Amino acid sequence: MRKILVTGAAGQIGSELVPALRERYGSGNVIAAGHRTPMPDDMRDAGPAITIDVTDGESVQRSLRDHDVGTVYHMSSVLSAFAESNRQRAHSVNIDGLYNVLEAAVDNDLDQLILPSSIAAFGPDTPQDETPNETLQRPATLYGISKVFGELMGNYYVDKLGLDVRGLRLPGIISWKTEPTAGTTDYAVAIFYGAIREGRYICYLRPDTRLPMMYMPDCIKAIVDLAHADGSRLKHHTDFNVGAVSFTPAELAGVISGKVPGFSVDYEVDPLRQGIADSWPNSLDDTAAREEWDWSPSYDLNTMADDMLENLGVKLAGENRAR
Ligand code: AKB
Repeated sequence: MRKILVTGAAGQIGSELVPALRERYGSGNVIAAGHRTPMPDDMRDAGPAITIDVTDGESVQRSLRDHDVGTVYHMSSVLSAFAESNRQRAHSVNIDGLYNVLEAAVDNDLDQLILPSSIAAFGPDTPQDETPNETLQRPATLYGISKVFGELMGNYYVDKLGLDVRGLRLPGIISWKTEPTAGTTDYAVAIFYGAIREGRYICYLRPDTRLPMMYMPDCIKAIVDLAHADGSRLKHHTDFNVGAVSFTPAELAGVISGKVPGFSVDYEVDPLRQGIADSWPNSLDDTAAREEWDWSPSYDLNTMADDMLENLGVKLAGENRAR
């Protein structure tokens, strides 16, 4: 088979997507491609691993050509909060990098390109509750603008160039393996670290800030299910809403308190991230994904919190022992 390549392999989603794809297709068939974020040893040891700078079109072209790549999961992206203070970097990676991947996909006759979008593709003018799949998209962040660019460009390459491009608007992703650090929804991961390490957490969003979220196993399932969906059923391509859970910091803190006695949260609002969160949906209408490729999440807030506390607890205990 032609190889599968994952950009952003060392990132929050990439670090769990690569093992899942290797399990499914065989380790030798899935290339982990990283750049600045150091790649975990187990990922490097378990299968092919390369460095790609997506902002360098020639590097992308060469990598796809030399490794006989047939499918790319393009996960590398500068996330919302970091992008606001690093405009140049956000533009190079999220806009130029995405364009380089699309062009290399055409030149190398790729079978499929997966381009994740985000809830950031919506903005303050979008209806916030049960946000429809088709609605006003006028994002107020650089990251969101780049995600709308990705959705539109992806659809253009489907329509005009016959490339099989697919993408979904991911909510905040919660996971225990790799901690995210550059986004707006990161509090929903950091709060678990706070609960386990210190029994307390200082949250940078207001307690009533409702956002759509998803546990990592559902995220991996969504990406892989969309990639395998029967193309003849798809009316959309790069812009599927995918809902799972939706909660506020206060609600998440309440659930964790029920499982970690004595856990407490204080709030010190960061205006940058609060402003971004306020411009995003509260919840998503994902009927299109459910109808066109049978999307259905498995985790709710309670089962996600149980699994997070168990796995993160084991991971942090192991790190303590290693010190
Ligand atoms: C972020 O917070 O920037 C990301 C996202 C919702 O796309 N997690």
